[in-house]
Parts: sequence; structure tokens; C-alpha cells
Amino acid sequence: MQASDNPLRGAAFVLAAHRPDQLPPDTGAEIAFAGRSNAGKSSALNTLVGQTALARTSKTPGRTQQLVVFALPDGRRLVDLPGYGYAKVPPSLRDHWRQAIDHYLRKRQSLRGLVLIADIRHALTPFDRQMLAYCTEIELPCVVLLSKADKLSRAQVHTRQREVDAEIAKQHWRAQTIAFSAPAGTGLEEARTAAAGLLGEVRET
Ligand SMILES: Nc1nc2c(ncn2[C@@H]2O[C@H](COP(=O)(O)OP(=O)(O)OP(=O)(O)O)[C@@H](O)[C@H]2O)c(=O)[nH]1
Ligand SMILES: [Mg+2]
Repeated sequence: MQASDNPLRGAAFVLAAHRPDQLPPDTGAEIAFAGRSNAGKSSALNTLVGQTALARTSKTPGRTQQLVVFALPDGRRLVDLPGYGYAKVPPSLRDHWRQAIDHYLRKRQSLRGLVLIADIRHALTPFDRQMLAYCTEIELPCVVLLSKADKLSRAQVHTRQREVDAEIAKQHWRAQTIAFSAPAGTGLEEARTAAAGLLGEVRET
């Protein structure tokens, strides 16, 4: 894929919010990147937009500590959410983020879809499952990027994706899965198309 073909090209940093009320006005369209701490949310965002260091990434879990907002040239937004489930974050801060994310997902009118990042090597976390159930309940489209696919063989990737698809079907959740690797570019074109599709979809309210 040529850089010029990327529907998410040209993203730029807008602001980092500690609380949802500090976000840009709730108009237009945005998608959010959610998932367990260290799952690869910020890396996925960078890979999708085709910039190596737009969102900050780190080996240490708990890197993204704010709702970090980026915008495409046409004004549509990408929001990098703090990771959930990081044990070393003090309980008060964890509660703060849980409430902030919950509030954001419930109230944000311009939110068109969720990109849920889950490490392909691990089972979905309770929060991932809550997120999938919640998206299904409110009919918010959800794309699951099964990240770090480069850490497994192709056969293992295939097996894990089938397992997650089976769980989604069994629970009657509505979500598409894509095996993804930020460094190897696995699933990149499909993920870009899916993310752009979310941004373009009109959310029924
Ligand atoms: N091998 C491999 N490593 C990855 C991939 N995606 C992310 N990583 C690595 O995983 C670590 C965490 O990545 P981040 O993108 O910072 O994860 P995050 O979900 O944004 O983490 P928090 O902001 O702490 O919640 C970093 O060391 C990344 O380089 C991937 O697809 N493959
Ligand atoms: Mg991050």
C-alpha cells in the first residue's frame, strides 16, 4: 500500500485530556483505541496512521495516562485511551480511569466505533469482555485487533483468531477480529480499512 492510499494519513496531535470534559467539542466523528495496558494500543494507532512516533509507546505498562486525541486533516479524530488493568497504577487512579473511560463511552456522541486491542497470545481479559458486551449492547461497532501476531507462528495466529471468533460468536457479541502486528505490518491494510469504515459510519442514536 502506498502511503498516499492510507485513509488515515496526516494525523496530528490535538490534546491530551485528564478528564472527558477536557476533550474537543463533541461534534463530527471519532474512534477510540481501548485495551489492556501494554496490549499495543499506541503502537497500533501509530502503525495505522503511518507515523512511527505520533502516540507514545513504551515497554513499561501504563504509558498512556490521558485521553490522547489526534485528528486527521478533515477533522475526524482518533483517541488513544489509557490502558486498563495495570496492577501498579494506584487504586485511586485506576478508579479515576475506569470512570473516565466509562463516562466517555457512554456519553460521547461523536464516538463512531471502538478499536479494541488485545494481545493475541493471551485470553481476552474481563475488561475486554465487558467492552465487547457493552459495544454490542449500545450497538457501537467494534473491531478487535489481535496484536503482536509476529510473536506467534502463522498456524498459532490462525488458531488463536478462530478461538476469539468462537468466543465472540458464542457470547453473541458483534465484533470483527483482525490478526495484527505493528512491526510486521500484519493485517495493516484490513485494519486501516476497518478503522476508516468506523469513522465513516453513522452511529444510530
Ligand atoms: N512484537 C510486537 N510488539 C508490540 C506490538 N505492538 C506493541 N508492541 C510492544 O508492546 C509494548 C507496549 O506497546 P504500547 O503501544 O505502548 O502499548 P499500549 O497498549 O499503548 O500501552 P499503555 O499505554 O501502557 O496502556 C511496546 O514495547 C511495543 O513496542 C506488536 O504488534 N508486536
Ligand atoms: Mg499507550
